[in-house]
Amino acid sequence: DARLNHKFSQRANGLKNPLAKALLALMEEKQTNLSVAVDLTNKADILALVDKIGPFVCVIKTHVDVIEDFDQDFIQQLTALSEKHRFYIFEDRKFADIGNTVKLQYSSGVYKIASWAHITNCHTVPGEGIVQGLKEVGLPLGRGLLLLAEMSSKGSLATGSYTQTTLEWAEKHNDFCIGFIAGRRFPNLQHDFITMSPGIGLDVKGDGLGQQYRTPHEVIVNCGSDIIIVGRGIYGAGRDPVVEAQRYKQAGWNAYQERLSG
Ligand code: S5P
Repeated sequence: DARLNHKFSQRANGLKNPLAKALLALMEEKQTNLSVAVDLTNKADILALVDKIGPFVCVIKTHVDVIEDFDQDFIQQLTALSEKHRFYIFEDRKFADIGNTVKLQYSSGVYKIASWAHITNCHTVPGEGIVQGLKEVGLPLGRGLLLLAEMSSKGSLATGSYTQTTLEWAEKHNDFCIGFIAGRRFPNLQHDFITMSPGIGLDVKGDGLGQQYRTPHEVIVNCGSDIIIVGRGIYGAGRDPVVEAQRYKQAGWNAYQERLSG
């Protein structure tokens, strides 16, 4: 796949979704392919962390349903930080229901995800209708969707024909699908997509609950992924998040540079 050796800024031209183009351009400009998974449970902690690490990331990934004191003010502040530091917000909602239900879950309720999250994601277990339903809400708002083609956790069932069919739906809906959550780039696709890989760690191999970690070099150079998603490796116990964010940013960017030259 020749696109593996193309710069993010070059690849931006080949993607259909405007948000995907903007994300790739931002990555090249900020020189970062690091996304941080901010899995903390209160507003103040999350906002303080994001303000510190914002300069080093292209995407901040949230799980807003774990925030104890979630409110609209949190969204306003997070949005302000995304403009201040220039990153995109990815709500890792992992939708998994029929099209009609996910439309409601995406647009309504307490979180109103579509109104503020640039990117969200879904499982493909319900069938193609999940992509169609989310697209009806998200496309007019300029949002982008990632399909969970694989998972980083031990024993994941997202393999083989499940993964293959997921790729087909992304191709078919490449106006809204910007890419995949997966551990590797998928070869022989007609369109270009952004691959985002969670399960990234420089120091440990797992977490005792099935999470499996690989290094930025392994996923980006050996497996052709584009963006590393790092959570506890950055803010876990005893870590200095600014030091770690810079360390992962450098590891991710070096790996990307190595791939370009290889
Ligand atoms: O397959 C997956 C998909 C996702 S989005 N495996 C994952 O770990 N994730 C998410 O990435 C997970 O929900 C968490 O927010 C993050 C990994 O966090 P870490 O602390 O293990 O780095």
